[in-house]
Amino acid sequence: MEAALHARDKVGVQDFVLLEDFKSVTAFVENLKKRFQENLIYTYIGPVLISVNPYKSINIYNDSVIETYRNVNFYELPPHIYAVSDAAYRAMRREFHDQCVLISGESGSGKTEASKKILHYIATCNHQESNEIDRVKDRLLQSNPILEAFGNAKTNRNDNSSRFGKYMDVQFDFKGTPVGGVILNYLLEKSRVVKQATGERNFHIFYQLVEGASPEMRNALGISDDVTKYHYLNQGIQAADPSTINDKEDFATVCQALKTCDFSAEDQKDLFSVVAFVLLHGELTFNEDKENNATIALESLSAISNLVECEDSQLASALTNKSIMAEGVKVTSPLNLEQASYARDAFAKGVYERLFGWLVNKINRSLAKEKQQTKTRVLGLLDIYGFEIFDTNSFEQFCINYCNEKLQQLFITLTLKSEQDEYLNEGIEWEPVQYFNNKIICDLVDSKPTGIISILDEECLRPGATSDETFLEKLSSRLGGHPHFLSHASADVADRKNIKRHEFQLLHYAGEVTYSTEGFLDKNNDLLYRDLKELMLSTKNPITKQCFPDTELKNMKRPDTAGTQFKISLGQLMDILLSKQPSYIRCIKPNDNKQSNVFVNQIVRHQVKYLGLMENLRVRRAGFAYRRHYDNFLHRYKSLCPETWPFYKGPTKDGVSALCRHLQYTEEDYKMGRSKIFIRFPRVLFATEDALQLRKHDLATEIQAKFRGF
Ligand code: AD9
Ligand code: MG
Repeated sequence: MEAALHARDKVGVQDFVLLEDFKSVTAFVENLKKRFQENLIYTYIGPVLISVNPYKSINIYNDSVIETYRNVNFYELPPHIYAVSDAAYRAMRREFHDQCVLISGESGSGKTEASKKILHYIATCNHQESNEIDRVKDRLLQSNPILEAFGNAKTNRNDNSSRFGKYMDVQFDFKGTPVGGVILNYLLEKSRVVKQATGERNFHIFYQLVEGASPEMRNALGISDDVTKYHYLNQGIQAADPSTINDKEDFATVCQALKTCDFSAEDQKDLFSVVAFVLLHGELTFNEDKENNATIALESLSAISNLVECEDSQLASALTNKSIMAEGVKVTSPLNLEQASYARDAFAKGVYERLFGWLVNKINRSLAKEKQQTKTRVLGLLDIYGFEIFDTNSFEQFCINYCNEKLQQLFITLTLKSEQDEYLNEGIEWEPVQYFNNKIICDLVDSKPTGIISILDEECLRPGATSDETFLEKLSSRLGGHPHFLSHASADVADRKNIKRHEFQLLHYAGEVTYSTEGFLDKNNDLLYRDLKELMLSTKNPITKQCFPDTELKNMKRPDTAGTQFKISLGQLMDILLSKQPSYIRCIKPNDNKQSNVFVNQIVRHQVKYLGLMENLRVRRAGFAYRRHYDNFLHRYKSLCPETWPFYKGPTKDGVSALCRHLQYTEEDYKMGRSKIFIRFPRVLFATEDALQLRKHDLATEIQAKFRGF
């Protein structure tokens, strides 16, 4: 018994519900730290998995570990992401209920890695062997390197930061074999295509192409092999790339993955031509003529226009003019220097964003299940950008943090709701727990017509002189009194020094973030001049042609703003997630410097707080710390009671009752639900576990004694 207790002391508790001091953040962080130091990066709060990023490879993700976790009850093995994957997979098969795994945590905490581990686990779930199944699995796995190349980038927080949101449904046939998949993508941070902060990079694919393409390919695309030469690639990088990135090797991996996902040689050529087309726009500069109109500074545009096969003259004209339709008549006016540079960058961003959309569609076609089966079940994986606080936060961080706010809201609704449902279903009385509900912040951002997105849209659509400043004025006057909003104008004198005139601050569930309104209107408007759209429609490159359909030009209705589109697609995502049974993985990063073996209490403590883990634990502990299905409980502890050991034949519930009587549980210690036993205090379970260890020891000694007796 002492040995068992000692072990627990060293490695901490593997489920926080067993923590004696469950109200103390310090004890919580201490437990994570103890485990982290032993390379035990996973810990549970009941069914929720907490994962601390080790920033080093730990040998816990191989096939033999997968087999250890397969078909084993959740609590019987140490916490692991495979246990969560297996539990979700088995629940899907057993209860015919669609599942989703929601992974959250701040940038660099390990969400994308976690989602890959789950996908890997799922791909090993096999109930029939066939070439077709193998092909589906390959494509599911290989879609990752492609999307990461085009949608991830090095940021100051993470060398492989997801700059788009991703939801992936894996579809299974009735036997539980993966047969297809669908990917939904959310708001790519396209501003990165033309501008990167110090220390950061553009999307990986640009560097991969420049570094990794063969000389023939580079020649055909008209690009050099030197990334530092390109304006769109060299703004943020001061020195060599971090050692964690090998663009050349990664390019080979991406090309192989494209092949697996049905991209023909022709598709690849078209795809990389568009990437080069975007890249070369960064090299385009303008001169000014006598009338202050912009003219292209390059002698010839053919190197660029050839990539998508359009007319040089039309490209030049589209980059230096702007046309609008006024009462059915097209009116064209020249752009000045500043406007032309702006249009060029907007164009590069727009083409890249649409290229990304095309890529996702194309991958989805290759993941589509070949045989239309009537009934499939799905397991969804959500891996979205984490909460971000930078030195300067703009419209992109506003959207990303709003998204995290919505996910937190979902987490609150679902964990508390499911907890309540469980007590209700099992017929057990329960006292609800108070918790902070971040709905107030979601409403501040997205309610109509008083939320920030509505006010932003109003300013974008209002005729007359609107600007980022008028937007901020409106925000201050309408939201000045809101407890989660602050701006220079609405702040007390004492707070004013922390917020500049062009900024506003939101008190997010995860902490305060100050946003600069610079560029908000522009990014929300997200307009691309008609001339550039017409140009793209005329290209012979099938990708650019598809990305700019003529229906868009014919449609006179103004498209939704970027903010509203994002709000709508997040709303749809919430509906998808609400219709499924969720599992949660909450990722934590141990330090801000991507270092292994370094655990900074303060940094972890902050995340524990804002992820709502303490509340989660309190709710879990408020009623009953532990619960088990009768058969699982009996199976584990039956050796402790003469009535159930070595054989027991009656109903499992009666067996559990006998066991509890024998173990002298008091009335207060536990309750019997319809299908589960609920244990109120961790000490009761501890004592039972310790008794089991002793019993095993005794049994082993008995057996040895028997053998010696022979
Ligand atoms: V972001 O919001 O997309 O910026 P993520 O996705 O949360 O972020 P990511 O999964 O990309 O973070 O992890 C960051 C880095 O941490 C990885 O590139 C790995 O180097 C490292 N990492 C994360 N999880 C593990 C792990 N389980 N084992 C080893 C890990 N290293
Ligand atoms: Mg990520």
